[in-house]
Amino acid sequence: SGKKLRVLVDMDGVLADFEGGFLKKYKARYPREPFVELEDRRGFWVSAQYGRLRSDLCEKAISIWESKDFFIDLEPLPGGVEAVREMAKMENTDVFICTSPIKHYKHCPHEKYAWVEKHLGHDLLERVILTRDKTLISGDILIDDKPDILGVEPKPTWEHILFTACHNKHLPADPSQRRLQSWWDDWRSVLDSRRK
Ligand code: UMP
Repeated sequence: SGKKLRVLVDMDGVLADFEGGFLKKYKARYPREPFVELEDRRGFWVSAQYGRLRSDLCEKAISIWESKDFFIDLEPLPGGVEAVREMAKMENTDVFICTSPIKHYKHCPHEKYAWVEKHLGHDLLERVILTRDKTLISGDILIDDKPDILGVEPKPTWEHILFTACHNKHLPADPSQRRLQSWWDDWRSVLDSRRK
């Protein structure tokens, strides 16, 4: 009963394997350069950690996701596509894909739409939100692997559910921030807990 639950689902690190896709293409393009194993990733910004490894590696990292076919080639993360398809079928739920494009706009926005069409189907294109500021988007839940989601709106309507990723799994437990460990975790109960 009541209003439909509005769920915002992030793309990179939640539906699409940004970290795995990055490391694979970085190693292929820069086979002699040092890299960070996924187990050793710390902090949301890949470029910052590569820059700490050696200052010139920051721009080498950025060159990977600015390249054509980076975003369209990302593999789906296990269970994510199935979860979104199931949410989309729930009559008491409105699901949206809410993702921040990089500012190098030549390929990324196009490929994000193409990825949704390829893996989730043409109908889900209706539910794509590209924004650099997720605090402006109203919803009940935002499932996102970025620990700090900030923007111009100080009081976003959504509850941020932190989706576990290689870069955030070592963060100290924060009782005020609920998590989904993966798509095998109980996302249905998280949704139900926010229903009115
Ligand atoms: N991104 C960077 N630098 C990094 C890591 C990621 O620019 O070091 C990009 C990739 C995504 C965006 O397009 O940031 C993150 O988007 P969200 O997952 O927050 O939607």
